Amino acid sequence: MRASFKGFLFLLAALAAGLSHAQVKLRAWNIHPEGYPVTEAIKSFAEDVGKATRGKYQVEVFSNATLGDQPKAVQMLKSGEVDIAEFSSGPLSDAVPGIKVLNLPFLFKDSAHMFRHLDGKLGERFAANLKAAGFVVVGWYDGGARSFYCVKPVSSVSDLAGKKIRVQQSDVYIEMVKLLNATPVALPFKDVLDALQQDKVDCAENNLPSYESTGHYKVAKNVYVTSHVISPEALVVSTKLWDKLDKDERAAFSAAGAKSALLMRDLWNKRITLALETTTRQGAQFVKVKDASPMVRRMGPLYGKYMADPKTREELLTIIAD
Ligand code: GTR
Repeated sequence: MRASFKGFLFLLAALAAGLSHAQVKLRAWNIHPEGYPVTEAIKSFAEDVGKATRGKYQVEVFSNATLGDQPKAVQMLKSGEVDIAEFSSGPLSDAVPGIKVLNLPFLFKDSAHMFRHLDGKLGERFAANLKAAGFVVVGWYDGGARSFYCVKPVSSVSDLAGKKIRVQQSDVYIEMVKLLNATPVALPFKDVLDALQQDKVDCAENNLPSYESTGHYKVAKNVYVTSHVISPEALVVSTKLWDKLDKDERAAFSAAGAKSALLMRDLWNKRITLALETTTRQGAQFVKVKDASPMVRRMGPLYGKYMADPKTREELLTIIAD
């Protein structure tokens, strides 16, 4: 064999070996800091995807919303600039109106009730709505129970009236705050601490782990425990990426997503206990709502709106009935 021909064969073999190990780099968007249950769960997803695809898919996790705020990330995922993301249903639902009902106040009793539905038939329906809009759900995460917290003491629904309350960039949340006769101020998550410090808002609302991780508890020490929204979150893959995956790869992504969701829910429950301890120790005051019914009644128009819509009525009735 002539030397140059041998060289050519060698080159071909090297190319083929290179191709079979071709790596695909993927970007995962995350709003939370290191150590947070969501962050840890996405990292475990990334690791499992890497292992199951023998290193083909390398997921890099961009935490702390470094790639942009949530509404921007929703668009980035749709356009394919980001491949994977973990979203709260609030901002996500503005891009997928079919899941708006998931944000309704006082809909789910607790996380167990929410997951009974999300892990079942209804979850599949919401996932189908999301897929049609460009988001493939690979895991339902826990956004926990959200409550209001304010710089000044609050011990009744009427104390919230007239207050400027930070909300997520999401229609249902804006509407909810208006129905409490308060003023909604939609702000990105990372801007809330400054807004509380600079009196741009009087209150915000969130779950305990976020109340703690953001440091909001240092300024808004008065928590009015309303648990007004039990909030679903989802780990999603863009349909742009999904369409490129073969059958086995899709199965690998789905299995890694399902496993990460279970991990997340477990870490979440531990984090709630920890956040309660930390914030209480640092002086946060918790006032539990005695009777939520006046607040529930105020939400009537929101429920009326989604009951009137034949596209969402059935889902709403299913959740309320069980
Ligand atoms: C957190 C949630 C984030 C974000 C944030 C907010 O609880 O995990 O995705 O939605 O609330 O209020 O902006």
